[in-house]
Amino acid sequence: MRTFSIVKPDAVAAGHTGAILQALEGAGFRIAAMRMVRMTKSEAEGFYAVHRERPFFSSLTDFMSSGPAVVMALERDDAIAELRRLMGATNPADAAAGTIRARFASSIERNAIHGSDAPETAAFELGYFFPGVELT
Ligand code: 3AN
Repeated sequence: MRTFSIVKPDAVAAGHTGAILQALEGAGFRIAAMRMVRMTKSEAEGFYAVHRERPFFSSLTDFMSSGPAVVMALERDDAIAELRRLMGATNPADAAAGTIRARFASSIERNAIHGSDAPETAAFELGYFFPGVELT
């Protein structure tokens, strides 16, 4: 089973991409597809469309379009739940020790990594960045 993940611009800028990929592979995820992207503001708005009514939407899409990010299709059993567990809580202050957000996130917004939260969002998000690609 597959999920979708992003190493967010804060983590790429801080030089944490390699450590995050190592944590993902070390936890049994296979990288099925991967690309570095610099999202436009409108691409970030489309990606986060489910959050458009939230007060942090404008700030979030500014941040996500502020620099390069790494988008990935990840594969393992129970991929969605296992990635959410490895990521830790949205707010790094609440993230369990050893999780990616506890290690690398600096705030609830600049929180290092994204992971799909359900099968429907994983399907949308994978298709948003890897349209028509036969993931190997
Ligand atoms: P998660 O990334 O853990 O699934 P969501 O889906 O609630 O969390 O939020 C999506 C993104 O929006 C988060 N990764 C974070 O960057 C940002 N975000 C969430 N809550 C807040 C908040 N209260 N203030 C600022 N940014 C937030």
